[in-house]
Amino acid sequence: MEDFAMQPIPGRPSSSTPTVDEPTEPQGPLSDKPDQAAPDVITPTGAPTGAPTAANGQQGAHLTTSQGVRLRDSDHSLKAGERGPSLLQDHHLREKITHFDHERIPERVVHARGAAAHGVFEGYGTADRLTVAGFLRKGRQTPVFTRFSTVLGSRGSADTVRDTRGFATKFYTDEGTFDLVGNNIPVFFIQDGIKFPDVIHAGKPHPDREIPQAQSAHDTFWDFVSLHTEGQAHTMWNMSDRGIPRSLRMMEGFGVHTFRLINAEGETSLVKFHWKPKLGVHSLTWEEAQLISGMDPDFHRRDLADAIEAGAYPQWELGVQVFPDTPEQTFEGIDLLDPTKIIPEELAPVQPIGLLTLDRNPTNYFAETEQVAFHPGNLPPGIDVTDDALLQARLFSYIDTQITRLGGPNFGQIPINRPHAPVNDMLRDGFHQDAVHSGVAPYKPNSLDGGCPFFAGADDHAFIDAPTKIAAEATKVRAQPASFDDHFSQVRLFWLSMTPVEQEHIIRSYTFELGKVYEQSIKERQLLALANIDPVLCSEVATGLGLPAPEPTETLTDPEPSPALSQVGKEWPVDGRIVGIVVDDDTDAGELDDLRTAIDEAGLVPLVIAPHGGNVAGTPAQRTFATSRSIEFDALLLGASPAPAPDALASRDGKAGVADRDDLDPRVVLLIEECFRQAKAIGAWGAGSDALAKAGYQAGTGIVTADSAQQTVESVLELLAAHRVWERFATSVG
Ligand code: HDD
Repeated sequence: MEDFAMQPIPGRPSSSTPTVDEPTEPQGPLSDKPDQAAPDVITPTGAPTGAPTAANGQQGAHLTTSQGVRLRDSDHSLKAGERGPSLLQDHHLREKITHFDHERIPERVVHARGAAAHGVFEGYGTADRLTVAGFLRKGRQTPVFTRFSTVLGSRGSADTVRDTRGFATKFYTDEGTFDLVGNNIPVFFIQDGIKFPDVIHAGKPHPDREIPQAQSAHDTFWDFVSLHTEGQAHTMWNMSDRGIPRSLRMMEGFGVHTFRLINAEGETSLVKFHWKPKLGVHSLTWEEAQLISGMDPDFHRRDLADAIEAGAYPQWELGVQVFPDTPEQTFEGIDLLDPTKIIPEELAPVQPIGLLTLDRNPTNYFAETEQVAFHPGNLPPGIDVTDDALLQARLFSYIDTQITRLGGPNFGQIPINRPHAPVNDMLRDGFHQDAVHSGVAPYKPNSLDGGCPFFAGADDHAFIDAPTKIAAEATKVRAQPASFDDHFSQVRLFWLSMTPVEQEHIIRSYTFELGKVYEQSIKERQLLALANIDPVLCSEVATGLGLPAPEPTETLTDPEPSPALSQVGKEWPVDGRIVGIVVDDDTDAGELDDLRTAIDEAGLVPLVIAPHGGNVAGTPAQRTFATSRSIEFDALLLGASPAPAPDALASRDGKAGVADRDDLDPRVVLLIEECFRQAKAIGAWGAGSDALAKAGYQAGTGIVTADSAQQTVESVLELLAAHRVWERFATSVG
């Protein structure tokens, strides 16, 4: 088609022609993004449909209607005269407004708030003896899309609330899609999916005022978990530092349920899936999490996207704990069908079977992150479900919810949901049918479409249901095994596996959350649950609440702690960590440049914080004292001792003088204080050492001073490997 030039409209007086800016010269269409090249729409016979296969949102350089008609104006509605009413015939106006009116779809009923990335999964080949799943073969690369989420909050809620995180991965394998729809916590609130609506109703905001948003610190949540004590295990994980991850890149993931693998000989084994982050498992402090909710509610989402954009691709190893598929389906006495229980890694080590790398941000949030639809029943040949009653209910729920959320049964045809394996199903029609199916016989057997499609056997990669035995004399009952009644021994195991500093955080979380509960009886009932977990935990929380600590009603067990559950006392790669550097115009430019280079070369991100924007000490300031807060970085380096701005405080009347502090910009004092309180490593050189002294701090645990910036950064990097200066936290236990 030829380009049109802007022409005067014939017969129209120029005075009534709306003033429209001349269009800019067409620059050519936007280049295709790799993720817009969705797999082909496949017909039942496998023949091409003739329909465009790419899912490009934009083609060509000109603005068009949805029908491809080019437009010359999108800013003025068609009116009867310049001051007249708008005309019903303005198709473009109606199309634009109508589409806008329908831009939103219902958010997910749970896990509404999420962030996602594309990537690749590479099999190690170590699972070959366990499963025929082809994507686990050595060196086999499979495209993936991973969506992380919080559970309770709405789509616009803050990232760093105390909550479980979803960790859902779609593997586009050539044998069909595999969705591993897990969480960052290996146990679940309930043992049977029939209670899922109940636990979610209890966790969501109260129905009368719709508060609090994205919080478990309220009456209905604690009412539920204190009455359904099977929820105590998951709740303890939530109250631990796992409930407030430092980054989505620094979380473990778990398939939670036990799954069944089938190998080429038809032998089965039971497994639990684990994702192990290369960067280790790290958390925020509760004060940081709360500050971030106000200062940067998109903290986790931004961190993930920034890291990928910077080339610091997050990686996780997929691993399995493997158990024999015995009729009892237990391991070391632990029921493998009870999703509120773990098998400690010390009893069954996690064996790595592949590597996930997230290396590409989505192009369009709605098209990809919002419209992606996972389903725990999307399984390739070689992986099957077990009879876990929680999983069984999920197998129903996930398709069902998409029908409302994505507007019909054809959501599998949305580009992000399309399998990369050829699709040749007998599903037809329905809302938003995008495929142009040919043939006349979508049924089997048929004699009209040449019998097509055909069934496959195991040799052609068909999914074969594992022929598992069901108890021969099973009676129809609404009941569960007696082992499911043990609600406390594993919670105690988790508690005993924590270091004192982690236990202290848990005590404070319970005290905070229960402190927000109004009903006395709920607090008392939850204290009773804590008494059945541990007397110290119970009495510390009771003291915080000003209530008596009850006596346990269960006999306390004596489980062997599982050190693998603790996040403290290990060393991890520091890649992608952020180092704040306070400088001013007096900081030595050469030294600052060397420092930034050293940080960058170590794989970390320097963040220069200065009194003003623009260039400072030869470097562009990335933050000013007005825009920076400690939550943004993992360690602080001080290379300056800036005086307060002249107008920082017009009058100091009423303020008890802390003479030296008053000589330092109060925002720098706040940065130092917060970093100290959050047990972050702090380093200072040159004038920065004066700043430290003025703020009232000296070299000591986790605080280093040195003559040169280079020496300072080396010490701080060493400290960062432990994530925090743990010794700095006070503990009342242990
Ligand atoms: Fe679920 C979404 C994880 C139990 C019903 N779930 C959802 C997501 C994750 C999980 C990560 C978000 C997926 C995404 O990013 O789109 N859910 C879990 C885990 C569970 C679990 C690890 C227990 C081990 N879920 C569970 C039960 C039910 C559901 C027992 C219902 C009986 N879950 C849903 C849902 C959602 C969902 C209502 C909401 C949006 C969606 O499915 O696509 O169907």
